[in-house]
Amino acid sequence: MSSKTSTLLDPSTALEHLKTYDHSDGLSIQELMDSRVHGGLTYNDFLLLPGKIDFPASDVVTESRVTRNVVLRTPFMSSPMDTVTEGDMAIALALLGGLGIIHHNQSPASQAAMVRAVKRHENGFISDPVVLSPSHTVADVLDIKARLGFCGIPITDTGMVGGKLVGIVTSRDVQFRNPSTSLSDVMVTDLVTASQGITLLEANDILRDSKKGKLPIVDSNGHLITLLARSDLLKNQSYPLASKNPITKQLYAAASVGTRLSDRERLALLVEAGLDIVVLDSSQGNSIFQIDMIRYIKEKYPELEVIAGNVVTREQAASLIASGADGLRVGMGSGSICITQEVMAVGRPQATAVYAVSEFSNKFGVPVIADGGISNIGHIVKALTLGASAVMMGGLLAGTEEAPGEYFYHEGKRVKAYRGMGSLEAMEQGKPGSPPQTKVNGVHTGSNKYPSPKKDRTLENAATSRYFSEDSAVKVAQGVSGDVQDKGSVKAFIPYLYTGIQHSFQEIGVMNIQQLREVVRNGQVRFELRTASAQVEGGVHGLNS
Ligand code: NAD
Ligand code: CPR
Repeated sequence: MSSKTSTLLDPSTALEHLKTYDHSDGLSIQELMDSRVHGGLTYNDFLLLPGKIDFPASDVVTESRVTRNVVLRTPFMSSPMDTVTEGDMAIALALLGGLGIIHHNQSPASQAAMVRAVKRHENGFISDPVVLSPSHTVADVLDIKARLGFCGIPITDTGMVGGKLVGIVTSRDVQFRNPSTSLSDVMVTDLVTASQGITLLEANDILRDSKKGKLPIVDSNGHLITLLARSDLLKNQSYPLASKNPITKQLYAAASVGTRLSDRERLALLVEAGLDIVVLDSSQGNSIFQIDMIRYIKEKYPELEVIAGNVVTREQAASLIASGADGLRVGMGSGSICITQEVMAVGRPQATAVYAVSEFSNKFGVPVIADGGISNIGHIVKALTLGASAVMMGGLLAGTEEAPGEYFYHEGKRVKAYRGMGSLEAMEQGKPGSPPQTKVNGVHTGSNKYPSPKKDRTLENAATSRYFSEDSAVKVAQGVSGDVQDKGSVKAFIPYLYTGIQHSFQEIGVMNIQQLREVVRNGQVRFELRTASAQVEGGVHGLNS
């Protein structure tokens, strides 16, 4: 015993000893990502080894440059999908420091109306209130109350925002009334309103003094602009992380387009509505169509930031960077609704794709957005560790209140529809003459709240031009449709993801994304591959229930 102890080292020299004689545990990022040795990796195939904690998690900041000229305070983006991002999602994510990309499987005019709603959003004002017309009935109000939980509804002559305000109905007005009664017979016409341009503070005072629940805001001609709800004022939060254009102080607006000639007309409308960032939406971005489109945009709209993609290789990235892309979207076949890798035989495991493209494009100052396959906080941290500047999420956000569509019950669970943009259903939605709202599993998924100036719902859509104007009538789906579970509001869910990242960064020992990049690059952050059984061990196991 005593002879053995004499060979033991002095504990106080442990750190010195580690530096001088021992190798660090685990692998460097370069060793981990050597695909000749390990093949392509997914987020689940590896872990980061813990570092040293010497600061509170709340000190972690997640500011990140997501295009050449746009910095966000949180690295969260939502996918341009018709079951994920319309106006509500784009506004909520921007308020929370992220960015929602408004999808283009809708008419250019309605997409532009959503962009406009984001740009015009003022915290506290409801920019897209539910509105009815005098010819709607009490039953319509009761239906809205049942579905959306409120029934203080402004009435305009057109039944839309922008129409002349003629009345308001509240729950008291419809109580005990025959459901078939027209709203013209029950609405209150003696209205307390405020004029466009009023501040939140002033509006608050009017609501308090008038003891009303809702305050319609009208323009000089009495046309409804927006609405203020007393209940919203009471819970009115401030959003210190909001994604705002530093010059105009308006929320950033982003939307997707395709690469057809008709997309140039669509883009013109979006730019007119105030678009800041455009995403060229394609599964395979390295095409002459996209290269031409980038060049066209850079020439015609030099102020517009262009996120190109999708790409998964350095070669694809080089092509788009050389054409002028301000950001790259990375991911092919990684999405939760995706069957691209099976059907097309092309794609790349997402962790390898994000690492390979980021490593290359970050040298040119072109940020990478890791798109698809994000199903938990750990995946987000891993994407950032591999060099991405932000993550794009579809399935993770599709079950939130702000995603388009209504909840329904499936096998006892409250769910929302979620589908791939190249799924048969999404393509079907784009057919000429198809109804304005998206339907999946018999349930409306699209919202109709953003009135387009021309009420253009003829759907000259992405999917239309992509698949139905082409000679071939044969459609090959690259995705599926289904449903995802209720996740509540993004206003609670995104802060949950944000706080999770702060704690994860603390475990790694880094205070921000720049520092993370630095210590990953210089080999201080170490990685471990996960065997199949290690993945089982890392999940919940051994519980009875
Ligand atoms: P796409 O518009 O890029 O391509 C559809 C077809 O149109 C392709 O054959 C393309 O070559 C052709 N095309 C595009 N521009 C053209 C032009 N100007 N002239 C002539 N032909 C042109 O769309 P996609 O790749 O099928 O993707 C559809 C949707 O599905 C997108 O929302 C995309 O994000 C999503 N998707 C994503 C993935 C992924 O792994 N990330 C995979 C499949 C689909
Ligand atoms: P998840 O976040 O659900 O894993 O993936 C969302 C991403 O999936 C989208 O941002 C998009 O890149 C991709 N995607 C959308 N529709 C798709 C189809 Cl039909 N097929 C393959 N990928 C798709």
